[in-house]
Amino acid sequence: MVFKALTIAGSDNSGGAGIQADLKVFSAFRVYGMSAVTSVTVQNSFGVIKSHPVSPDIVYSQIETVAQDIPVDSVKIGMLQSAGNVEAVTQALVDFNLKNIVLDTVIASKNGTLLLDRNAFDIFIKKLIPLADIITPNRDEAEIITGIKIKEIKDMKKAAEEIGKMGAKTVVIKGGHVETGSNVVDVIYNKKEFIPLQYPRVDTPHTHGTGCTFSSAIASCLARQMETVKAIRLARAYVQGAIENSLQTGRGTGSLNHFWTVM
Ligand code: PXL
Repeated sequence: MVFKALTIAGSDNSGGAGIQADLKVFSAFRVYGMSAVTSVTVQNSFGVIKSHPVSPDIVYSQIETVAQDIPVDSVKIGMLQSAGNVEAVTQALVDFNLKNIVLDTVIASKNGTLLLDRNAFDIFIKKLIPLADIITPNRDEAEIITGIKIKEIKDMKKAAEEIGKMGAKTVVIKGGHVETGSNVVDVIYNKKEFIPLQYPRVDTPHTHGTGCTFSSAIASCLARQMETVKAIRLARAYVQGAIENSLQTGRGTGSLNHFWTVM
């Protein structure tokens, strides 16, 4: 049995985030990885220097050509960069009836470079979020999407409810940037209950690609036919190990170790 996942995301030439991270994660989960590149970023461990969006027509066609041929068991969506690409991806998800959609709300990089154009925010919220089976905003992204200031866990819950109302089926607000002391608390909301996931905070600067890794690990588990909450739990445990074993790749911010389970 071969499980197949598609990542629709930007290229990170430094290898720690975006398409490159997603394909490594799929491989770590023994899932066959496929990709649709939405943007070519130029970066190293000091951050993103520039980026170039792929045209919406080419983004749509990449998804179309695989989906018409190869059954897609799950989809991870990352950096889209332009409003045209948000539109193209939305259209492709509908046209090819894609399932098990994990939406990582990539808006800005760690050094503050915008990875989604400001004029794309509106269509992203109105058209793409309603198609997400699982959406994984961090604190800053959840604040931008909802307008709610997030300082503590009760704010995370409020934001999760709001994003649920926008149409995403299951919301995971990531707590890494929320000041909850020595533990990081992520909040899952599936419109029935809130499920907190708590892990010790890891003291390392080498966290480039954490969001990409988490969302593609969830997509891997969904491709393997795992139930939603179980998929999120297993992905979170995998990310914890990948951070605990993170790699100092260059002279700046290093990346997660996607193969920490084997070496
Ligand atoms: O971590 C967000 C992200 C997503 N996708 C690409 C990136 C980054 C952050 O730098 O470069 C391609």
